[in-house]
Amino acid sequence: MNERYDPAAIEAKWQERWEREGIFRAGRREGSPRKYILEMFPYPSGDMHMGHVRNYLIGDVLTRLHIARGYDVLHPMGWDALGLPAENAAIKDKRHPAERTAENIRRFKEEMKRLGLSYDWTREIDTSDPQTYKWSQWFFLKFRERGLVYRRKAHVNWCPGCKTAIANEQVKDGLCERSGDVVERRLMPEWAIRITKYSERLLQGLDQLTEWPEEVRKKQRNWIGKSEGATLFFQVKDRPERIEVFTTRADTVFGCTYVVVAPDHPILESIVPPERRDAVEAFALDQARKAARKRHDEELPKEGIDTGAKVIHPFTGEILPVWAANFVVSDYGTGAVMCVPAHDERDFEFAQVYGLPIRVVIQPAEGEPLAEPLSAAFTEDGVLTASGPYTGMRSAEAREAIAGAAKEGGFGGPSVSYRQRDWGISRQRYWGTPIPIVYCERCDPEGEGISVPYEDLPVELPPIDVAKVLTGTGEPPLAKVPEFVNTTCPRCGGPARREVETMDTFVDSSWYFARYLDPHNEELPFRRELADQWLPVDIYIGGPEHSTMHLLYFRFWTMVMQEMGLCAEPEPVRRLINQGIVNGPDGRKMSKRWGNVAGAREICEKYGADAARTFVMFAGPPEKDIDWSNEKVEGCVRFLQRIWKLAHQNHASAALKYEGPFEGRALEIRRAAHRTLKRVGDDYDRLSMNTAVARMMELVNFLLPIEAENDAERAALAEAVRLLAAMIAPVAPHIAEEISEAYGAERSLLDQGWPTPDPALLVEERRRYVIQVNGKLRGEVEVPADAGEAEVREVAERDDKIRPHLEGKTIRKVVFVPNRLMNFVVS
Ligand code: ANZ
Ligand code: ZN
Repeated sequence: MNERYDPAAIEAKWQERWEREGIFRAGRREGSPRKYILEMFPYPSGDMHMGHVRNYLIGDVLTRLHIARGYDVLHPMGWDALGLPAENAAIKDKRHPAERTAENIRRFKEEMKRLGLSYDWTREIDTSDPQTYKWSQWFFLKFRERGLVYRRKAHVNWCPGCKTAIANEQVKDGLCERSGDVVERRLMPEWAIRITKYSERLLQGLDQLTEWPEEVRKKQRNWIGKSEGATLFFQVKDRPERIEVFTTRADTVFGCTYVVVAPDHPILESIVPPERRDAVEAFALDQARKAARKRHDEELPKEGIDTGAKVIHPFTGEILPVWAANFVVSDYGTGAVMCVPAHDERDFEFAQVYGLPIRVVIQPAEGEPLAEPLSAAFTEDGVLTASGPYTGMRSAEAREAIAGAAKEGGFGGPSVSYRQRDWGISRQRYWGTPIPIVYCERCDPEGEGISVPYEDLPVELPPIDVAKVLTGTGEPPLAKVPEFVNTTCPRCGGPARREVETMDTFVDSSWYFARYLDPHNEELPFRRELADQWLPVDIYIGGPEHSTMHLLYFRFWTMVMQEMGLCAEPEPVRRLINQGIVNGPDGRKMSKRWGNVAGAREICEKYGADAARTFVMFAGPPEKDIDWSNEKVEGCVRFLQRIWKLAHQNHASAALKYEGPFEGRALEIRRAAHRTLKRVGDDYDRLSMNTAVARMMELVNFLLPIEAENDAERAALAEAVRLLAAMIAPVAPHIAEEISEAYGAERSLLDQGWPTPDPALLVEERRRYVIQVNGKLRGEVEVPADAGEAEVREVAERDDKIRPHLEGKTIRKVVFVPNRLMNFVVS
């Protein structure tokens, strides 16, 4: 064994050996229990930095741990290669996105290998490969057959200068970022996926996802936004139409003094009296402009117009005015609202501005009745007044009664609304999956689109003259490629045009995890038997920014795949881990634009992959944000050097055959090693890699000064070194393998099995602590005799008897009396 620790040499050696031995191939351990561990696949951008790396490292540590523990692990990697950034870069420098993407992939992959990441590269997938996106097209057609893909008209931001729809992010203060033209809102046909058909299932399913962060589940619940209420019909006076409103406060219906519809509500076309048409239309147009110009987070001042139309109140028969106003959105509920100014803030404000009547119909259940005229809306539940037969009822009871009466009378009934919208997947872009549709005027005069036959898939992206086609202006790029556009109709064989839109890349990421099971299959996206073996994904790791879109889309996709019989489980992932952010040394999120990145390549060259890995794991538990620090990486280099030194100075004992007895210091060494092994294993199980590393550091500090004086001590130290190598292996695998080999191992640590601590050596003294909260005895906890304040506190805070006394309180101070007591001072 060399005296000097030389990371560059040993890291290259082991990376080569793992690859040669195919040690990360899934399916290598036929018959063993399986684990599927996955990180969100990257969009391969320029250079990989340590912010990206953290995600992969967490997956890598878990993979290595599970392999060592005997599992057959699937741990694949691939590339979310299509999409806007590559296309925008291509517009700038006139290079084909495929070229740049291939280059980036090559670089990313090299850097991943240099970090020693444990991927099964035989399953690599690339969404820009026609053999992969073929299956996105296949799903598109299958979903269309199931009525889940449809053509709709949706509002888009339309730039009259560029003659194209642009994304919200490209609108700056109402102007097109590129051309400076005033952006309009337009209704454009697009392809959409009927995800809302699954809103309820997506919501219900969250209850079963107990191993997902509560934060993510909450975000998904809000995104789906289920609202239970009632629909009520207001008959339009002297006309056949009725206005349907959705309300969560049917109990306030007797206080409704006007009805408001969204400015672009289609019913306005028929119900507005002729003399008001021009004014109402002008208002709608003005509102559309303002909506387009509005920033995302901005709230517009409430504006409305009396349309001149009237409706009949379904309960009182009163005649009420119909207004159009910008605070009612067309794509929620029914796009129309019964307004109750006395009990809704928005309606109150609006009524004040436009002088509409305010009628109190709910009184507080207790205390003084409301003083009139109201100075603000009373929005709480209460007791009904001035509400005909419902007067005196409580709000909750009245809601049911009123919805029930509406149902009986045929003018409404209980109903549910969801905030979630269908998913528009059309993009006017080149670098995406072509939508497999053709238009034939003869067979499809309505222009609904004819599905490309399955045997003609994939519809491939055509080669292009980048400078001519990717200009960033005008119609969709593919429309400028006649060889692509002009085709023959699959039905009549006559001339037809191809769809020139491409798919949102979230389509690719909705099912890619299943493609890894069977990446080379040319008949199906993947085989059922493989899905049965590997799905759902056991552990999925990625950033919290994907809480809603991606993670909802791929849950939805999996539900449909299950219905199609492609897999057994409706949910894609059992356990979700959101990794925290890696900040630069300046405390800002590591990113090229802040100039604070630590490049993966440079860091590996300078310190070695093991040191970089150790730092990332030691800096904090996976969900917490961490700050990059070169000094601390250097600290990790020194830690690894100390491990090396420990191994080196005891190397002569590696071949020693000594069976015992172990007493005195030898016993102490063994106890320390086995206890650390036990705790490190437990820490890994809790994903507490940082404390695991800290415990190994303590062990090294304890062992390094010991100079063995007899065979018992020598044997104990050699055993401790071996255990240490096994323990550190998930985090710093190269140095671990090298030491293990130097100590006589013939196989990789990954194939040696995870060592079991000797129970006899774990028996340790325990100590009881009395736990008080504000000086009152609330319980007792038992901890290891050497536990410090932090450990006692952790155990106490988790204790079932004590926790209730701390919940919802702020801990002001903690009094710690070693070996006896802990007192939480809370308020
Ligand atoms: C009458 C009423 C009286 C309402 C009252 C509230 C308080 P959530 O919980 O978000 O579902 N609303 C319905 N559709 C709307 C739309 N398209 N645009 C804007 N507002 C809309 O909220 C439902 C409530 O939001 C509904 O209940 C309706 O106003 C309004 F004292 O109806 B309510
Ligand atoms: Zn045809």
